[in-house]
Amino acid sequence: MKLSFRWYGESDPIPLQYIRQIPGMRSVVSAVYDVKPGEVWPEASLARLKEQCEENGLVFDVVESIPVSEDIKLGTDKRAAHLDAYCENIRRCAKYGVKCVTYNFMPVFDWTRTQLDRVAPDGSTSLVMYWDQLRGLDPLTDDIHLPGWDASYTRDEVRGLIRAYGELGEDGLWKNIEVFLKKVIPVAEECGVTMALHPDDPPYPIFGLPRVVTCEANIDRYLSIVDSPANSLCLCTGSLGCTKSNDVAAMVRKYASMGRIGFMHMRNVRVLEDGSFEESGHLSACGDLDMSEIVRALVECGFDGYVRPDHGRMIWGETGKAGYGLYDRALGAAYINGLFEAWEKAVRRA
Ligand SMILES: [Mn+2]
Repeated sequence: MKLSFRWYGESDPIPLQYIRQIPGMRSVVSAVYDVKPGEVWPEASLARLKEQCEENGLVFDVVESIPVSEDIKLGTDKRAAHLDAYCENIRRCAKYGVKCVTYNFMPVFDWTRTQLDRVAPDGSTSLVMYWDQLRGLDPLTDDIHLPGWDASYTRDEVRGLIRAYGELGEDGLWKNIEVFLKKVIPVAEECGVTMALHPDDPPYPIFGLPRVVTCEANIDRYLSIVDSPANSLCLCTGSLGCTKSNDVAAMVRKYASMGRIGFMHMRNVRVLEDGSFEESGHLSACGDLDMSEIVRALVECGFDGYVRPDHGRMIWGETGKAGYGLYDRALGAAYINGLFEAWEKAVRRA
């Protein structure tokens, strides 16, 4: 596996010099964050990212993410132009050494949480979603500001989008996924890039918006639309794991054995009785996922893609972007390294 770490570019308070000091660290996961979805990324920005990483002994070869515009997801009259820009971005990324591009197909809202700094008994803080904070809220009638929501939309724009997705429904979303994949995957194949689909987070509909990248049956359907290794997964354990109906270790084994995991997001999560969830430390004992079994599945299937510690808690007084501090993600990386070393040795001995 190739160990990686997400970095938000020059505005990220964590310097690349610190990231390189994490044992085994190889790749930087980043993106051009100042260009709107549907537009083309300047080559100079990609060249700068590549250069900064190389100056620090790291490789810039994973992009997270090239966002899929709402026009592509909804199939509006701007779709064709946005798809052309999307393909051009893949070509440009490949030109600067990128091998894997992450993206998601979630309507309007990316991940959903109700609080970003919930204090655990040990004094650390993490992201949580509590149903008692969400239930009863209706974005069509209430002025909702959930953490992490795109603040660039006005309230009326959000309402317009929610109505449009309501009309589109799941069947319409699947049709637009097909249009996207049939256009984009051949370009990725040509460029030697693996497209890595991130599952919906959490993996069920929120506020009546259709969400389909949620479970094994739907992921099977997604991968079969274009049956190519370039049409792969960014398998996020914490996203799929926030519903107990997903057996994450079994899903990892299945898709790794098919050669359809390009990128692993590794973190743990605790699911509460009412379906609420709390992001936890990476260790298996801290949440509901058996991280050792997940790594075992990867090693036994010969996985050689990218892995990164996903969200960490805030610990040791660190402040910054929720989920993206240095300390707990570095602990997560060290733990993931340990699991891989142990399972690789066990498999070699067997
Ligand atoms: Mn993730």
